[in-house]
Amino acid sequence: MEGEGRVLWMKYGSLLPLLVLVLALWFRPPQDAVLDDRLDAVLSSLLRAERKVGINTAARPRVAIGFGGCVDLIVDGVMLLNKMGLTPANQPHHHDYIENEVQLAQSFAYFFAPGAAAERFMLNETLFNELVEASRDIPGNRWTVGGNAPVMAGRMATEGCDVLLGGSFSPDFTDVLSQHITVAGNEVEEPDIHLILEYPSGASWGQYTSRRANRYIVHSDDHNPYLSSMEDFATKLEEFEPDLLVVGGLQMMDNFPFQAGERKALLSHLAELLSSSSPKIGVHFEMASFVEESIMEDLLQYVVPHADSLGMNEQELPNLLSLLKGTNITVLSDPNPRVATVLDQMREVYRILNKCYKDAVREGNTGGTKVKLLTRLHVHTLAFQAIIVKHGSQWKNTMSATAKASLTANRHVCGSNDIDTTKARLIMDDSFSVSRQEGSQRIPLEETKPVSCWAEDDYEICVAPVLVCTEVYQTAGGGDNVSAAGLVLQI
Ligand SMILES: *[C@@H]1O[C@H](CO)[C@@H](O)[C@H](O)[C@H]1NC(C)=O
Ligand SMILES: *[C@@H]1O[C@H](CO)[C@@H](O)[C@H](O)[C@H]1NC(C)=O
Ligand SMILES: CC(=O)N[C@H]1CO[C@H](CO)[C@@H](O)[C@@H]1O
Repeated sequence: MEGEGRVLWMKYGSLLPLLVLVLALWFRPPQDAVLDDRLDAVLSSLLRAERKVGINTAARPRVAIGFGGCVDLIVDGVMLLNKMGLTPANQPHHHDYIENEVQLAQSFAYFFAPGAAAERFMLNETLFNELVEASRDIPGNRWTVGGNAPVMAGRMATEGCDVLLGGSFSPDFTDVLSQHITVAGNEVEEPDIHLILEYPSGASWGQYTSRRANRYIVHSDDHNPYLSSMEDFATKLEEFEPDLLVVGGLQMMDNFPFQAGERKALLSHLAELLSSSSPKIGVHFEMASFVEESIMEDLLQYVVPHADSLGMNEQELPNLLSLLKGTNITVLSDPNPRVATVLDQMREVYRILNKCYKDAVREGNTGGTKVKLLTRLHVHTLAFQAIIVKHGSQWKNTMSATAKASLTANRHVCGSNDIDTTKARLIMDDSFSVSRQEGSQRIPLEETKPVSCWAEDDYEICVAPVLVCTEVYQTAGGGDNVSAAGLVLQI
């Protein structure tokens, strides 16, 4: 019998691999199903990571957030430009601020093709009003509460915090804010309007096609650049006793036609406010699109030194880094950078800023240089979230915070709290290198453990993939929602 079996095996055994192959091909799920399973696995693992830590909603964390805010008017960018009769510029060109239609067309074309986020001040009020009027008739236009501070405040309140919001708003604006938000600032009649020109990935305008979904913002603010709520905010701050102080919205000062010395005075006033708050209170500064070199220098002098934590996107990171290294501002960077590139830039920002701090302490000189250690750095990109947190600092739950930031990116862009994996894809590679340095470790993206955290030097790094939303509802305000969601779990 045994011999017979052997003979049979020898006779047919060699066919077995073939049979296995045929069966495998037969039962192989279609490629899409494999991908869907993968996305579902990543999603459920991210949700598990997010739920691992709860927010104590009985003792709601207290967060004070400044400054400003606006009403966002969101429209399809290409439809608006077509309606205005603006023809696609032959020469895409970057302008620090916008004075006329030609500059608008050139500047829009410059950022639209690569799909890079941009925000510009419009000096020409006539043109700005014309654009707003034209937008009212664009199908699908909508108005929302906008500005970094109110969006972050809204997200924090939704997530279970009590918020003090510094901004000058109109009464109907204040009415739509959450009951967990208290406003500090004087009332104004006419709120500032920001015009958000959204476009999906693959949109075309003349000869240009956008490489990813994003938005181009124009504004012509009257109130925001003056941080007009700062006085009242400072007064209310003391009795509010926040656990965290967040500063954002300062890009409204970029390229604004201030009187000589006016901006410096405002920012040094802000520096006083930040330095007079208890050193135990964490200070987070949310960067934004800055193009004016002198304001970036002012920020490095007056704001960044007082921050324990910084938040920014993939455009703002290289911009800040090049300034710290003493080279020119980078107006446009790769909108889809690799993990290794971003992590290297983050390490460098962390190292340079903390070296400034240590040098200042050693020399007993803290006027104008870094007066607080940088203990947290969060960079949000389309494909992934990355957070660096110093060992032993006050920031908790970095792994869960990175997962939450990543989930919030999808929720925000798709405009829904429930994540639908049929409207999402992963664009991060199957594995990533932790640095561009040769011989660096590669980390695989594991579906059941998508957030990778590891220790380095005196800090921990966490990286989480984003389930990138493919049916875009809105990109504007994304960074603020994502940053706020990450912070909520860390205080
Ligand atoms: C401002 O915009 C209006 C309307 O487009 C235009 O007629 C005017 O020339 C512009 N002003 C400047 C200074 O460019
Ligand atoms: C850097 O900026 C300065 C001053 O704005 C300018 O003169 C110079 O050409 C810039 N350099 C580069 C490499 O862009
Ligand atoms: C588009 C989107 O989901 N944005 C959200 C950002 O956060 C605020 C505050 O929670 C929400 O109101 C927005 O809907």
